[in-house]
Amino acid sequence: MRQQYRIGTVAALSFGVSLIALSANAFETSTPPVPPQFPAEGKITYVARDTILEFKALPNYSQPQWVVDKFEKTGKLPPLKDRLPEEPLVEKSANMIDGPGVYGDTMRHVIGGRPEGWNYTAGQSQGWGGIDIALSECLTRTAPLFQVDAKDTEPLPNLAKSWEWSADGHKLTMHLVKGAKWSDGVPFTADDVMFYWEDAVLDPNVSPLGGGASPEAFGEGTTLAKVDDYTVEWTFKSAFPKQYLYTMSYPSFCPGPAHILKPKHPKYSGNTYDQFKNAFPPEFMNMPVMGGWVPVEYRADDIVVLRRNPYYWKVDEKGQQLPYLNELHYKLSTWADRDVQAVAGSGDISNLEQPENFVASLKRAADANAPARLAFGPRLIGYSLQMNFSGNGWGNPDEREQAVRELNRNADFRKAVTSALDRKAIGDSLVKGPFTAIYPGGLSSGTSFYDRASTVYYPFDLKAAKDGLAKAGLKDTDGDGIVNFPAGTAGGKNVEVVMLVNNSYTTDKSLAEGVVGQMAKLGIRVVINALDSNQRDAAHYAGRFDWMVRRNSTELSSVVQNTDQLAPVGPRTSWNHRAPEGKPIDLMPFEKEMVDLVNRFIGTQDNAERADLMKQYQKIYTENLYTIGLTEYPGALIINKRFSNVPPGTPIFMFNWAEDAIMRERLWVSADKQGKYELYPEQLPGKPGDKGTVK
Ligand code: BQZ
Ligand code: CA
Repeated sequence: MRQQYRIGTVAALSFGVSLIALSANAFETSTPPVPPQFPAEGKITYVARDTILEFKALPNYSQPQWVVDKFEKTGKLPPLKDRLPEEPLVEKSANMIDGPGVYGDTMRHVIGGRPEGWNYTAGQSQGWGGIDIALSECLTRTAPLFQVDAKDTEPLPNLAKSWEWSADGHKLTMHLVKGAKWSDGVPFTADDVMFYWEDAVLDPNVSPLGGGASPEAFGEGTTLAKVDDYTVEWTFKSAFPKQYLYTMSYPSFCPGPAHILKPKHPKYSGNTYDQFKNAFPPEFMNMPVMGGWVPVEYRADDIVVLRRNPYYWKVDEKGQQLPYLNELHYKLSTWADRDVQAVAGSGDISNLEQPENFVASLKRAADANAPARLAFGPRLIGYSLQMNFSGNGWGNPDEREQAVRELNRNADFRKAVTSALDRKAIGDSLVKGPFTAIYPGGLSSGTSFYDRASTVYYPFDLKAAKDGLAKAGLKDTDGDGIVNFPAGTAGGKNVEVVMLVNNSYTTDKSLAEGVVGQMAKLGIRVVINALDSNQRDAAHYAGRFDWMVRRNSTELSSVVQNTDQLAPVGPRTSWNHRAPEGKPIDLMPFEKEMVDLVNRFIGTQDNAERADLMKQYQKIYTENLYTIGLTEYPGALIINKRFSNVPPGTPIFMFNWAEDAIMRERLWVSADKQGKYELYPEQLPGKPGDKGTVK
């Protein structure tokens, strides 16, 4: 029986965070205060990597009876065994806490994003909240590894069913699942992989969704070649860079349907890159996917409905084709509403990640007959203030923006900013209680690579901060409380910083307001530029920001996922320092050290050495303030009680989000508990571009 987190426990838990009193001289540092104890719940049962899934031919296969009766017997679909690979991906019962399931029902997501279109390959968002995760299958899969010891494991096979390294470790031969098909019946082959690599990753005019899939994400100078229809071969400069197997998972290597995309790509058509990116608007239904469900209906600002993919290439050990759930809903609302609907039971799943909703959600879920379970995981959600470090033109800065970038590159300025932040007040402004912790920046305290002793913390000290601004050459020359640029720089005007913020989250806006207020006391005017997710991401990747309040992504909560994003190892791998088109990246000395440490981390499999490299990395990162941490806290998974096979203790965010980690394709609802939520019962996706479903 899941231990319910009682509101009383929250009140009872004391969270005396005693800040070590520090002498007043400028920029004393210390290790960060010990964060308040927070008992993560739902203990994870650790398992061996090979107990989760394997590729294997089974003696026979089955599917929902209505698919047989209405689609196979009427000739609308070929027989199941012709729709499956020779060796399907088999999800093993040993890893199914409630065992193989039964067909039926729906999972109702609520999301705060909005679909731009279905061209994930060209960087279009489908609205987040697990929708792109459901549609896009990637070479490897890492999210379910939260239950495997991170030190002795590697990514799970997925579209790549197996791989082997050459003796010298510079070549990796990857065998693709053989005989799998897109949801429109067209075979999946190495041509899909090569199109993604050559015409998305390598093409500088195309940046796949998630902002991280640049060539250097897979190592400087790495190449990929097709060997045959089901084999590709990687060639790396370094030996045995096994780290890149993580980068071959979501979101960085999830190929799209080449037979649909290639004809629209500028290299093969008269299209512009914009026309290519927008060739599949949200209204274009039945976009072929490798995922378990296909978009069959889109109603703007209302809902996206997906129906099961009859060609899905994964089965359970009984040979039942997955998924068990026939339908997915994505109600187009707000992220805050997702929490409300999940605890109320009108939605089915949420990552409780906005502390403003913690207490109300806890109260509702604590009720004995609450429709949903709520369980907190480790402290892995973090927010950082990111400064644009580009001094040579990323984002085409004007004079003021350029002057701010020069300040961002000034260590005294960064130390002044971080010392002016009262992180205790910032955390408390989100939620009282033992949830938030003072977070100096860098690796999340919840990751196994975290080492507090290697973490440099600049405690709140407004006096030292003001001295630091003076040291950085900033004085309030016109006495209005805001320091001025030096004469001759940006007209000697007040220092104004434009800070990019994700308008879709209460928490992002709360933190931004906190920064504005605290910077005003320091003497810097911060102006908020709040944009919705899609516009925010576009501005971010284009370098159109001075500062940004940004929720951390997986490289800081797992280290081994998207490791390339830990430092500017390439011109487009860092979140806050990229090169403008056609120019080199202008790294500062400490950044060069971080790049070297990250490359050495990627190049070694020695666990002791990896741990040590991350300690060195953390020290350089936090001492030089690569980004400025704001706060960190645990997230909670809220999921409706009717679903079986939810792995206990699933973290909402580690190698990826919970929508991936819980492996939705194997969730099921016992017949007696199935809701009447299916909108298109006993119907399947139609042809690419057709409206709706087929009966
Ligand atoms: C989870 C996630 C699944 C993106 C997005 C959104 C985008 C970012 C980030 C999270 C949402 C939910 O996060 O907040 O709980 O469901 O979708 O993808 O914040 O704006 O660009 O990185 O994952
Ligand atoms: Ca002034």
